[in-house]
Amino acid sequence: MKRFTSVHDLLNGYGLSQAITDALAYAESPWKDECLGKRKTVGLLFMNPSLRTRMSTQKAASLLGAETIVLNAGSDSWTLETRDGVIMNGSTTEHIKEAAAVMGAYCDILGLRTFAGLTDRTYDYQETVLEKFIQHSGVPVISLESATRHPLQSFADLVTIEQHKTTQRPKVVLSWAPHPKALPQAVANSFTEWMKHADVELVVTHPEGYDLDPSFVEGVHVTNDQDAALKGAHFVYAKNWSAVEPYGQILSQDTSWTVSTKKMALTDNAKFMHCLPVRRNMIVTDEVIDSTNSIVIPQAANRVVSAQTVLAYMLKGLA
Ligand code: AN0
Ligand code: CP
Repeated sequence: MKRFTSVHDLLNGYGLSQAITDALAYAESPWKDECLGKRKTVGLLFMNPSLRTRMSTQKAASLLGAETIVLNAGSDSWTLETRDGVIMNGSTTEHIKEAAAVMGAYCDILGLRTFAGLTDRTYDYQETVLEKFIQHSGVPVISLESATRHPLQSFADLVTIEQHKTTQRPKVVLSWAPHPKALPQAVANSFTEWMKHADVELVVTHPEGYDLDPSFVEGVHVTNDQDAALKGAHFVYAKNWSAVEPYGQILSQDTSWTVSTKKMALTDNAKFMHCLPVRRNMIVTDEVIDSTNSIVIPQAANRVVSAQTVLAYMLKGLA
């Protein structure tokens, strides 16, 4: 596998059910491929903050016997320019073209985190920065959350649902929830894209105006009635995102959308999920996230197995 930027990279290769099987095997026996990455180096470049992605991907590489080098652009490396053709007389010091090529010379596999800028929808939705990085790095690249997707997160989410489901085809509800800052649509887009290919009944719910990009929700059951969506749910996945139109704007911070005990009572004893980091008592009440139905910690723990599976596929491709 040469790139992992969306579910399609698995669908076109190993396939989703094989990937779930392999991820569950790593969850069971984390060290089973401890020599696969021997003498290989994984470089991770973060243009935005991270706790889980950074630690879980490093941990995953270590379980496969690979070395990792982590760089935070702008703090422990140079500030990067991503636009072509600009006169670099401002705050950026190095172009992503050279940075990617140099990292590719040092590393066998690279990961990049580059969030949506939320000012130019076309620039973000064309995945301009990620594609440039792939083009110039010369090695396999993993998205560590790009402008429109967070595939390692969605893969971990799918594995978590597999582990916790009690019916063959669970009802999974992705619900918008309020947040004080404008956040990307990446997690919601990506979760929707992966769930479309999973054996689940997916419902997406959000207030009016928060419609996701049509390319992600085409064919998906979407409703503005959160209570109706939650009825009979087996999994509630909460997430905030900013509007797609007008792009990157906050239209509402309506706390009636916060996932509370009253909301969870509408479900079929649903498990609560969130990718984290989460704003308590905005997205979800303390009572719900601290309840036994909350699976946010095992969900975050599964970030190791999703990263390990993807790294293993790439390492096998290098051999
Ligand atoms: C980011 C987002 O919503 O895309 C990262 C989530 C994994 N969240 C925040 O910036 C709070
Ligand atoms: N869920 C997730 O990607 O967390 P981080 O932003 O901390 O990596």
